[in-house]
Amino acid sequence: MTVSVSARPYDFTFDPAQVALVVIDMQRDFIEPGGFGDTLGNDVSRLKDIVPTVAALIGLFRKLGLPIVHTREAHRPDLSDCPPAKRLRGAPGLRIGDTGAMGRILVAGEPGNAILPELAPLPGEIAIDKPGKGMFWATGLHETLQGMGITQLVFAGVTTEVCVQTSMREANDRGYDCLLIEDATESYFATFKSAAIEMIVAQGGIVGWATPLAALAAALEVEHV
Ligand code: TIU
Repeated sequence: MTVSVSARPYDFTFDPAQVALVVIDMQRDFIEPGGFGDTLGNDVSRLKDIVPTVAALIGLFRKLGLPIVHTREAHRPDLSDCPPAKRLRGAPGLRIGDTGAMGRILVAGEPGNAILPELAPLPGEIAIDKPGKGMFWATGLHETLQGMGITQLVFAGVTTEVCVQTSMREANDRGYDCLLIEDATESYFATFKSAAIEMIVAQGGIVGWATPLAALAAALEVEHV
């Protein structure tokens, strides 16, 4: 069985038996005040508007019994997986590992590092901590997906031009077809979101495809939640 979704730059065709949803870094550290995104000087309020759409997308995959991967950008408490180049970059209010309003910044297990409760992984879904921007660096995720026979990935999450785009590019180079759900991703910079999407779909889909959630739901012939 194949499903064809109206998308840019042309229809995205996938086999539901070989597809997984990837939700990138929908963590308090990026979406709530006092977390990593905030310490970098960003207006984090822009990101929360996509939460209902991401929840609907997750709900769609759950309803169809299709696999879901949730990622968290996270470092070990001893920061052994955080290169100094990352920790020392720029002049943030607090650095990775420092204690902020939601616990230690970008450290696994801290309250601020959790995925938003309304988007939390369910038992049986894959949840991974990733020390980099891309989801394959130092995670073993490629081997997990290969073991499941996954060849096509649907992407959502934050931020569009950093962890989402990096993960899509890593996935593209590993042979996955990648569809980005445009209204289920957001950036601290509106122009970066639109530019990232244009870069992804340009040149015949050099990185992948993009479409709104409604188009995916219509193709799957289910009610758009
Ligand atoms: N700063 C920024 O836009 N993003 C990140 O640091 N990580 C993710 O995108 N998750």
